[in-house]
Amino acid sequence: MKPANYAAKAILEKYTPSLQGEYSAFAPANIALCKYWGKRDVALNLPVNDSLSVSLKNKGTHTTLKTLPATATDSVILNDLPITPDSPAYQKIVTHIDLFRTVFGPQPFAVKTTNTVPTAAGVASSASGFAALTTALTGIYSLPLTAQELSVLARLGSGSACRSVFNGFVRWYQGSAVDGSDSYAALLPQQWSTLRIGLLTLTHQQKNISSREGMLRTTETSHLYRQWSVQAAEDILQLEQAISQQDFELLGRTAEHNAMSMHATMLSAWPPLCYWISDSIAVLHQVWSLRKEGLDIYVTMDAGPNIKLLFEQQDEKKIRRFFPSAEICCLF
Ligand code: 2P0
Repeated sequence: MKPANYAAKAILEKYTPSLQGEYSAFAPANIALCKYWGKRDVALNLPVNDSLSVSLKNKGTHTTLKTLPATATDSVILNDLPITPDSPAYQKIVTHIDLFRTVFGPQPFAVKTTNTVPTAAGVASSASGFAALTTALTGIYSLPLTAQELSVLARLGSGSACRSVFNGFVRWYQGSAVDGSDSYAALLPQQWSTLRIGLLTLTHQQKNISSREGMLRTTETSHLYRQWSVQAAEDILQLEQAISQQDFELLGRTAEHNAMSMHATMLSAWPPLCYWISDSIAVLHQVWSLRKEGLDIYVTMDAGPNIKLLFEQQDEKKIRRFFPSAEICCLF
């Protein structure tokens, strides 16, 4: 049995399932303010550092599961298109469902999953996708899982999915157990109604190096990476303070510094890893110059060239003027 199946079994075998005919679930996408970058265990998606995110409320993934007769094979419809068993997306979804079937026995499913998250804007749909799939599986088997158990199971599909089982500010505790049982996300109690994220799509091109591969290359070859977990630990504390005091300057500064530092570890990998395009750099300079002129705006970036603007409601009009193509998200 694979390590992920062992980890899932430890949770699922505590429960007696009662299979429903159909179940639908939604999970939001999330944007990390302190990033998950680097795994200490690749098979279990166990991170090197804690991370902290904010969810995109109603932007994410809707997933519906239906039971099929015992002789059927799994079917998957992704964004209204059927996908075939030889596609990587089909295999990842089926592998995740198998975590449950290893414990509860064979049962084919029809999966329909639709993203409302703007994937072209570089917002990871795997986080909301695996969080929605895990929630739907938990629902169709009628399992009264704790939020912590749900988060652990979602993490086995995609690391950042463990943060997408909640809406709001979320902290993923890296944990130290070898089986990953203490590596889960939890909701922070604070809300921040005036906080906004602007999604700025600079290119629709798919990245050719996955986060998984990028993390591996960085942890194996970057000397700067040794410093990463030290900074991430400090940034988490700063972000928690910023959130509890609603100190936007501290939140923005810490999130931007964290994102730039993550990209610095990538640049110092070998071969160098650079997700940015020239437009990304142009927007960074524009943001820095607007900030110098007094506008409270910060950025964060993930494993891609697109930019997420951080600002508050009071500056929304100005942001719309300077960045007319930005898709503005209310978070609370
Ligand atoms: C994050 N990223 O914290 C960071 C910042 C990308 C850059 O989580 O291999 O898709 O499935 O565990 O979760 C993207 O990584 O990677 C990610 P896997 P995942 O949002």
